[in-house]
Amino acid sequence: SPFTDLTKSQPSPRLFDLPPLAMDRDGLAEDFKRYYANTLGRDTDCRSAYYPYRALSITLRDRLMERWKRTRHAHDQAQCKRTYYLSLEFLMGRSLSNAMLNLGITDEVERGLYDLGLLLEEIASNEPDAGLGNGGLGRLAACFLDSCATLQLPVKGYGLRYEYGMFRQLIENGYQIEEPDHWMREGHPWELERPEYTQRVQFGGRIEIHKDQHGRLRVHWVDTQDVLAVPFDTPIPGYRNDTINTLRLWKAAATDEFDLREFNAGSYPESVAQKNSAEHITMVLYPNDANECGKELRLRQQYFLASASLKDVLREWTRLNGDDFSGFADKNCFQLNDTHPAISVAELMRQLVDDKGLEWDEAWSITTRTMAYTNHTLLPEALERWPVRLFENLLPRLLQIIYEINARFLAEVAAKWPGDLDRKRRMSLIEEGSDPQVRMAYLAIVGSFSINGVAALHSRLLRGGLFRDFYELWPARFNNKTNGVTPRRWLALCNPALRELLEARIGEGWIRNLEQLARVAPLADDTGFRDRWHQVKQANKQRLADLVREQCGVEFPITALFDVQVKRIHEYKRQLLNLLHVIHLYNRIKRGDLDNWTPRCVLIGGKAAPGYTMAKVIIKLANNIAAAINADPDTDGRLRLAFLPDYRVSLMEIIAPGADLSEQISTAGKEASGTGNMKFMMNGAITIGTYDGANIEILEQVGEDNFFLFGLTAEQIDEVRPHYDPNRLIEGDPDFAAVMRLLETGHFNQFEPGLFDAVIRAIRDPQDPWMTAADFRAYIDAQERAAAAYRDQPRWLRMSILNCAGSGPFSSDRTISEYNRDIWRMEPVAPDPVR
Ligand code: B1H
Repeated sequence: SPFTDLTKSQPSPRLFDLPPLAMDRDGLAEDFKRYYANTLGRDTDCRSAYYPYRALSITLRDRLMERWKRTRHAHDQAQCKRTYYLSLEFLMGRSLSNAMLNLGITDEVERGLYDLGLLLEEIASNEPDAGLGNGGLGRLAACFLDSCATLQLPVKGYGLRYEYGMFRQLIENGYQIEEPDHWMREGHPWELERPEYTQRVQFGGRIEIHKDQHGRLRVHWVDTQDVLAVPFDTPIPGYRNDTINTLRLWKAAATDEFDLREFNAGSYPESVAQKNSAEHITMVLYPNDANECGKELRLRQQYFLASASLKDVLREWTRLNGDDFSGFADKNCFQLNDTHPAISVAELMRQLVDDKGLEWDEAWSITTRTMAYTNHTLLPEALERWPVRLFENLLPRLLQIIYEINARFLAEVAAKWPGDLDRKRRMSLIEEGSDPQVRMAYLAIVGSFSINGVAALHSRLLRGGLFRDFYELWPARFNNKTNGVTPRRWLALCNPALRELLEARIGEGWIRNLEQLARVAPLADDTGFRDRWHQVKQANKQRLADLVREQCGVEFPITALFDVQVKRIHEYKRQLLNLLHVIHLYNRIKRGDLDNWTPRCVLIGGKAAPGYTMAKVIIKLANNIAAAINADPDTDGRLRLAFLPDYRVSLMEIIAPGADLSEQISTAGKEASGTGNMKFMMNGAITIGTYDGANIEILEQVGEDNFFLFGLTAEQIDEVRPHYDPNRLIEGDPDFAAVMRLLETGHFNQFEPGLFDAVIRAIRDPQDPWMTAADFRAYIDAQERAAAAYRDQPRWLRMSILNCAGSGPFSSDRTISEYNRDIWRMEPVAPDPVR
């Protein structure tokens, strides 16, 4: 390969002797002009808004590059411990504004472009989102990378470079339509290809056992179909600290080896075309949020990520330490983002034992001191299991290793609980049956020294329920790390007006240390400050209203209460409960129950997994209700509903600052944490929510006066479930009965009979797992409390300020400090500053 052949001449150190690049208005504008005219070759006739984005991204990339190199050198020099965040998803969104913010040159760039007659905001809006994730889990990974760089922790992200990210959602006649998201069609200026670090990943084949020269038995995995993994690196800038960490994404590429049999049989084109199947591995992100899909290609993706990333780390280790792995566990840690990369446990064993020649016990000791696992869900439908027969064909050596891990593990279980066969069956990594399955969560637990949930309640439920047997065996391995979000993107970047107001009153220390937001709490009673706060919120609501008008054709007057629910569409998140409330408000309008009315604009957005029929019906229902009520003149000035298509990171940057009320209404015990709830709170929205996930911790921060709490607790849900009787609740509550009547008489599907039968049946079903009807009355009452609070504007503004002031603990900097303190145990490393 031309990339691995070394140059014959030794390049002089002078090759890297470059002066620091200009960070001022004129210097930035000079570079921009040169890239625009010379590199991109654009002329006066070019009116495309895309090329200014390209030229600006290269200008910024140069500034990142010189700092990136210094960070890598600093890490090498320090010979520090490192952590690798393994994730099938990194939902990065846009990079340009983030790079400017973190480099600290937003104003200089804006002025430099202004001199050239260009508007920064317009240029930045040309960047497509990097949508390489489904929702919360993928965005959490992105926020974590930002915090690691800001805290100068040597953490590298490893993921897959999907050609197609999360699908684009269109709404046609109220239905969701999926379109492929070819997000890199015009190129992706933020990545750097590194073919010199290509790895080779094996699939299929069979196992041979040979004696080595010392007479030791060695396993060989042979006749495999290999796929190349080519790394692409993206710079992750820390906040104004000259640190640039790395996100390394693997692209699958075919090897240049031909299937010789086919080739010799004369089918040369067929043989070359075979290469395609290898390259399909990183073609597309699976769009199944919180749902297991069980497809072979998905297992290929998981193993591809695990194998390539571990080889990358081991190669670097061997380069510096040779074959001595005794210090490996002290210098390396792998954080598994859910079970998606859990095959890493078996793959690290395989590489250490088969490739590096370590004894099993030594390899196991290393593995169980380097792997850490984060669980993100209790939903049984999301728990990954892979059929043993699939493993047998695709990853035969990995299956052998899993069996060996399981045998030794079950011996440990038997030693602790002699004769308890049921416990062994429950805890086995293999679920027996007609089609035996590998339980990936159990593989992750057995192979990890740390197992954490993502909010206090979630971690408690893991210990007491799903992982109870394991908690009894290894209590010290279990811990909680409540999620957080980065205050750079989710406050400083997305809400510039609020940033300025905060800066004027409490400085800018909060951007690094969000606890400082508590300093605005006393200002909640300052009428001057409240007025300024109100002005900022109204301006942000106008931005959101403009978006809703453009995207949905619905007018949102900014004097109304903006009531927002944006997240993946899932029954447990209960968008349906929200819609029942909207129908209830509509009924009130129609019957003239208008005393003390609070005008309200309800916004719902989110994608349904393409195969999730019920979620798609809920989208259609939202659109039909919106069409019916928005067209009724009686609702004018009182009620609006809009469904916003294609919800994604860059839209949330407009939505969160413009929201008044944040809907977090999942069935208690089902939402592991939630992170949208934190973004809304940070931007001064007030939560209406159940006692679930991180809502509970938000409530603890702001108190019941500043949070609209409603509904059954997780414990009550379990108590009520056996005698849950939704039909009695409906008949016993005239408001609820009226809502159901409107639905059941087909008011929202006049020309589409039967369309919503499944939804109606689910609400009336005593077996409804999400128990929507159980919380109806409490929800309606909480909404009425919210409406009353909004009518008292000074009170509402006070609540809004106190929510922002209390959001300090929900910075991902806090979360990452805890991961580092309890799990990773690394020292920060500072690079030499530029200049
Ligand atoms: C969360 C997922 C998830 N939990 C399977 N689980 C996936 C499961 O493609 N898949 O197969 C994708 C995603 N995502 C979310 O994680 C939780 O529902 C949220 O409550 C939580 O805030 C978030 C981050 O921890």
